[in-house]
Amino acid sequence: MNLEARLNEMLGKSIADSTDREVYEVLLKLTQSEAVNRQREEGKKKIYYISAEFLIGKLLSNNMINLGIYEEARNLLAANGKDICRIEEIEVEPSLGNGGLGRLASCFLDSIATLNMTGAGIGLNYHLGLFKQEFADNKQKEMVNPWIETPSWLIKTEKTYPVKFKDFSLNSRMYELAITGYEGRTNKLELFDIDSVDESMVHDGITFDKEDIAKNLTLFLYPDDSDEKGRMLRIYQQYFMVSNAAQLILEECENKGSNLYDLNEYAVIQINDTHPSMVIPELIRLLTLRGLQMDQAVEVVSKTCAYTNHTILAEALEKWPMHYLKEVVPQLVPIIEVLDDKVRRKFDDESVTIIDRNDIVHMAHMDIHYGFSVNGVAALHTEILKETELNNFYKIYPEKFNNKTNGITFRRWLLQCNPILANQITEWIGPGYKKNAMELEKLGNLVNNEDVLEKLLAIKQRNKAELVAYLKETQNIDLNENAIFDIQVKRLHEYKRQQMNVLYAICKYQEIKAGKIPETPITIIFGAKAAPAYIIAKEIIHAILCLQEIIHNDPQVSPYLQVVMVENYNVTLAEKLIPACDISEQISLASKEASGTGNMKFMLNGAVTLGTDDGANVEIHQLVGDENIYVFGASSEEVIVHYQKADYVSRDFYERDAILRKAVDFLTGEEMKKVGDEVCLNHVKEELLNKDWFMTFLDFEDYRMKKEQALNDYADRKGWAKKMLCNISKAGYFSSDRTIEEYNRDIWKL
Ligand code: 26Q
Repeated sequence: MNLEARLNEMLGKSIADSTDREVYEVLLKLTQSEAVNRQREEGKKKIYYISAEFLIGKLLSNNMINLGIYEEARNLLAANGKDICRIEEIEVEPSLGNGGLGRLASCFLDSIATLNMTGAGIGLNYHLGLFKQEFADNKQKEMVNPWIETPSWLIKTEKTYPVKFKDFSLNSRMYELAITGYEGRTNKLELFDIDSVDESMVHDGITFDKEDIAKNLTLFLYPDDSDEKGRMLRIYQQYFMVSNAAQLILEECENKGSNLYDLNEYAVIQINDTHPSMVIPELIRLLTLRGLQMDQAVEVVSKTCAYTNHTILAEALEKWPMHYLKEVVPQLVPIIEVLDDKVRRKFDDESVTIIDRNDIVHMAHMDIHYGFSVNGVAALHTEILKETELNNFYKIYPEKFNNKTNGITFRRWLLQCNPILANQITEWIGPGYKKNAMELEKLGNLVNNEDVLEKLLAIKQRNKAELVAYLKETQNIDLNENAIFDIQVKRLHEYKRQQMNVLYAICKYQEIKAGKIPETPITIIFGAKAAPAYIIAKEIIHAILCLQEIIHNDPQVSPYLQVVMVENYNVTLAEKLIPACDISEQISLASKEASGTGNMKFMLNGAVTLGTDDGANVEIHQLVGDENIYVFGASSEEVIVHYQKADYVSRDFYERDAILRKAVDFLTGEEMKKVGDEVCLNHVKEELLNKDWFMTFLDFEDYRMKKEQALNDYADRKGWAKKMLCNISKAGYFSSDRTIEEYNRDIWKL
C-alpha cells in the first residue's frame, strides 16, 4: 500500500494542508479498511468472551501498530509537519469499563487475535460509558462522557434480535469493532444496543430516569446500584447482553453445521465474572425452545460454559433477589428453579444451592455447578478460592478449579505507550520479544553493563519530562521532573488502601515541616475514580485533594514533596503515567486484590514495586527476588486469621504509634478544615479509627519503613537501574499471550 498516495486521495488535498482532525479521520477509515482485510473465521470452534466491560482505550495507534503501518504513518506525517501524538489526541477514549476486569478483557481480545484464534468479544454499547470525573471544591463530580463520534470505530450492522422482558420486548442492534491482532488476524468485538436510547434524558451530571428502559438501557455502564431501581436496570442490562449473546452464538453454530447437541464442539463461552451468568439459563431456555429436552440442554450448556472469578470481596459477588428476576425476566425463573432443584437433589449442603432460603439467587453458584471450568486470576487468588471462599465447591468439583494468572498486552503497554524503551530493547536483544515475551529475559545478561544502565535511566528521565509537559498542558499541573515519581493509579476502593498512601504523605509533610529534608524530592501521584454512590471512597478523594492544595501552597514543603491527583484517570492517562513511574504502589490488604494488572504494566516499564504479598504481586516477588521489590505488611494467612478471630482493633495502633496518630489527627486538623469539608474529613478519620476494615493501621509502620528504604535506595542511581532492568527482564511471564495460551490449552481447546 502506498500510504501517502492513499491519504492524499482520501483527503483531497495534501497532508500538510489538512487539519489534525481531517488527518485523524482519514487514518481511521484507512486503518479500518486494512483491518477488515484481515478478517477470517477459521476452524470449527470459536471462543466467545462475554463481558459487561471492555476498557479498550484509544484505537488508532494500537490498530496501526498491530497492522504494521504505524512507523510509516508517523514518518509520513512528520515529513509533512504533523505530529502523530497530536493526531492521537483527537480520538475520544471509549469508556466501556470500570477498571481491571474490563481492561483485562481488552488485553485478552488483543492476544486472541494475535495468536490467530477464532474468537469474539460480546458486550454492550454504552453510549455514555463510565462517567467523566471532574474536580470542584476538592471533590469528585460526575459528568457524562459521550464517546461515539462520526466517523467512529464502531460499525453499525443490520443484525437485530428480539429480547423479551416481562411486560415488553425490545429489538437489539449489533455494532462491531475490529480487534486487530499484532501481525495477526482481525477478530470482532460485538456490542449490542437499542435504537431507542435517548441521551437527552440525562441532566445535572449523570442523573436520569432509571425506569424508562427503552430509553436508558444502554446509556451508562452499570449505573449506581445503591437503590432498587438501579439494581433492576442492571438486571435489564445483563439479560439484554446475554440474550443477544445466546441468540448470536446459536445462530453462528447452526450455520456452521451444529445440531445443537454438539454445541460444545463449535463454541466455548467464557463468563467474565458473574455479570453475564444469566447466559446459562438463557441458553438452556433457547435450546429447549429448539427441541432439546431440559436435561439434554443442561448438559450441553454445562459443557460449553466456563467461569472466571475476579474477586473475593463478598459484596461484589452478585446475588439477586428472586422477585427482581420475576419482575424483569420471568422466563428464566422456572429454569433457575430446575437448576437449583438438581443441585438440592445431589448435595445436602445449603451453602452450595443456587436459590438460598431467603429466595436469593447466587449467580456464582450457578456458574460453578453448570460450567465446566472455574478459574481465579492469580496463583494466590485461586488458592484462596479453593481453600476458603469456594471451599465447599472445590470439595465437590476439584477438577473444575484452575488458575490463570492475568496478563497484559505488550503491544499497548510497551510498544505503544513507551516507544523509546521498546526501540532501545529491540536494539539490545532484537525484536523477538514483541511476540515471544519471555525473550525479555535476555536483558538479564546486561545488568552489569554501565552503558545499558545509563541509557535506561535516561529513558525514564525522558518519559518523566514528557509526562510533566503533558500534565501541564492538559491539567495545568506543575510537576517537578527531578523528583521521584511514586504512583498509585487504580479505582478508589478501601481495600486498595489509597488512604495508607495519604497517611504516609501527611507524615512526610510533617517531617519536612519539622526540618527533615528528603535527599531527593518526592512526587506522589494518585489517579482514581470512585463509584458515584461509594461515599467513603469519594471522601478519601476529598482528603487527597485537600492535602494537595495545602502542600502546593506551602513554599517550605512544596520543593521537596508534591501530592497530585490527576483528574479523570483512564487508559489514555495510564499510558502516559506508567512509563514515567519510579515506584509502583500496589498496597492492597493481602488476600483482597485478586490479581492486579497495573502492577504488571509498571514493572514492564521499569518501575520498582512497593507492595504487599497480594494478588499477582506474589508472583512478581518470586520472579524478581527480594532485592528488586519492596514488600511489606501482613501476609494473606495472617489477615485471614485476623478476620476469623475478629481480633484487629485499629485504635490500639493509633494509641501506640505517635507518628501514625499525628498523621491521622492531621486529617481533621485546622489546615485541612480550612480547605475542606469538615463532615467528610471527620468521616474519613472516624472510619479508620473505629473500623478500618482493611487494616491500614496494621501495615502502616512497615509500609512507612519500606517506602523510606525505596526512596533512599533511589539515590544510588546505578543500583536502582539494576532493579529496573531486572523488573523489565522478568515481565515476560505477564504477557497476556501466555495467559491466553493457557486458557486455550486448559479450557477452550480451540
Ligand atoms: C457488582 C455488583 C453490583 C454492581 C457492580 C458490581 C461489580 C462491578 C465491577 C463488581 C466487580 C466489578 C469489577 C471487578 C474488577 O475489576 N476486578 C478486578 O479484576 C482484575 C482482572 O482480573 C483483577 O486484576 C483485580 O484484582 C480485580 O479487582
